[in-house]
Amino acid sequence: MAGIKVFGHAASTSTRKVLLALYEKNLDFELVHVDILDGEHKKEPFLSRNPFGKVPAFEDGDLKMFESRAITQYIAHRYAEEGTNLLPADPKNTVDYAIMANGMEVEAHQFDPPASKLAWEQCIQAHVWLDHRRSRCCGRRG
Ligand SMILES: N[C@@H](CCC(=O)N[C@@H](CS)C(=O)NCC(=O)O)C(=O)O
Repeated sequence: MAGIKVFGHAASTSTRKVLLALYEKNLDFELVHVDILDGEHKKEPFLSRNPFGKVPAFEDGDLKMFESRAITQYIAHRYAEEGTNLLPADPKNTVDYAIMANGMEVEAHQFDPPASKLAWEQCIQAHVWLDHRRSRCCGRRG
């Protein structure tokens, strides 16, 4: 299927940022599962999509990107007319853009580092990763 593809993992907070933007915009997309628990993101072909070996990666037609915040900004601008508006109402209002940029920096540098650690320890490591290891030990793939 051509169009928008997100290469990621449903439990990944960075993947979810992109999915949230796509849902807000009511866009059709395909989520291509990358098995990060098996290290698929550290090998080709995924490394050709993101040389840093992190999910998500993204494709929209000929455009290929990685870095969730860059992707969500692309979605907000490229699909400005669809779904929920994710940009300041007046594109010429530099004060509104400055306030938005300030909030984005706070999210990236103040909120995300501790929130990601908590999500990893309390959710992913505690449930997803342990379930994965248990299912492998028992010879099942969940
Ligand atoms: N700055 C990147 C961070 C991506 C990131 O850290 N992704 C995590 C999942 S939320 C990942 O791939 N972790 C696996 C690993 O680092 O091996 C972004 O926003 O896309």
